Amino acid sequence: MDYHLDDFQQELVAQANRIGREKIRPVAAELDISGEFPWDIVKIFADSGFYGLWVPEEYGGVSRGIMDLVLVTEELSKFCGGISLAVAASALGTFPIVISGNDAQKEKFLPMLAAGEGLAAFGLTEASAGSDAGSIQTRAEKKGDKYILNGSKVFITNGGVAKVYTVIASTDPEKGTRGASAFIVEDGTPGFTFGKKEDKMGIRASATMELVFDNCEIPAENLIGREGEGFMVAMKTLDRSRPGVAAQALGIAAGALDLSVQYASQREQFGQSIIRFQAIQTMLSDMATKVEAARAMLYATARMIDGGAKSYAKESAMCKVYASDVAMDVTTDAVQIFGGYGYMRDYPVEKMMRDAKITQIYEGTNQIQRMVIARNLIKEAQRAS
Ligand code: COS
Repeated sequence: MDYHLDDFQQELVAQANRIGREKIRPVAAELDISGEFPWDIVKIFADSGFYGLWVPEEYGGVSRGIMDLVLVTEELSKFCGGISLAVAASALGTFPIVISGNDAQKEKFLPMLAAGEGLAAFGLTEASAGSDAGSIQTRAEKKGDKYILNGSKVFITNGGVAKVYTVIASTDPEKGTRGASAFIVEDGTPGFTFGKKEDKMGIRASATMELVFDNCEIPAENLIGREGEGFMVAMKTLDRSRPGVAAQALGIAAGALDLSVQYASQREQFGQSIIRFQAIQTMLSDMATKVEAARAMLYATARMIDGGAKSYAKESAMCKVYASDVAMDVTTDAVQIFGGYGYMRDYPVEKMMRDAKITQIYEGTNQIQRMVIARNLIKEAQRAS
């Protein structure tokens, strides 16, 4: 399908494709085993200007919206859904500053993040606060011109490798979601350390670590927005970042589809390539149709956001749900088409299936996304009546 990408976007996709073919594909399987963070590839992403894609021009970026981020994430994810996260998760960690930060915070942090001199990470999830993000226990108490943070955050993408962490903590536990506040915490701040490094099923080249705050003192000027606005900052951030997860899922699915067509064309059984069999053709057709439907919804959502829509929580959730479910279906079918070889680590599709699974879980499980969609449907119906 022709999505009429402009010249900048076509070049961006071509650049991401080149990096994918030349730099990511040769090391993806190795990093999947070692779980090593791909610093040399991050340097290439930085040199390619990827980290400026969501930062406004006045702070050193080239941001024109999230469509560009979506395109790059999709393309990189065709080659490795873990390595591409070094881009997408930094966007997630930077969004709270872009969306709700003040001028001083933007001036201090965004140019460095846009240049890729440091990565960002987003700290919301806790051991007992996953889907129920409003029940976070990490505390931030104001003392003079400082906030003292105590608690921990788990499963943090880019944890341990980021320089800047946007962290949601409770300044007033009695107020629940209205008592949460958002903060910027810099790597190296005394009292801020890292806990467990997670050993994951997939996206293994992505760093996932626990953040630990033990009487961690941060300057009061690192509060994003006002006290009590943290939950809202988190929700607005997720509304903007979920299309990025959809893009990652779409890229993994599209990559698995490409490999399946190639494999089915070469693999011979019963004296002919298996792509000649209707059973395989039906699978490939369904896979391709789902991939294209996911892409169409994702691009439409990204363009809606970039077009200045005021509310897009529903559409963001929809494209995340759909693309991630498609990624799981398509990668599972890819393994099936590869047959016994697909199940083996010598071939890339079992990794894609493992990488796809997380896209149904993080940045809000697909069950939570469906809840967000339903709540919006109810609101819309009430407004219409
Ligand atoms: N944009 C702006 N404000 C929003 C919002 C959005 N998308 N979604 C909710 N809010 C506001 C609500 O309007 C409400 O405001 P008031 O207190 O002024 O009424 C407040 O936030 C609380 O919302 P709600 O009552 O819907 O909160 P719930 O506790 O029911 O939780 C869900 C809402 C489940 C949607 C939220 O907890 C969530 O997104 N969970 C998943 C978390 C997640 O994605 N984690 C992944 C880790 S981060 S990578």
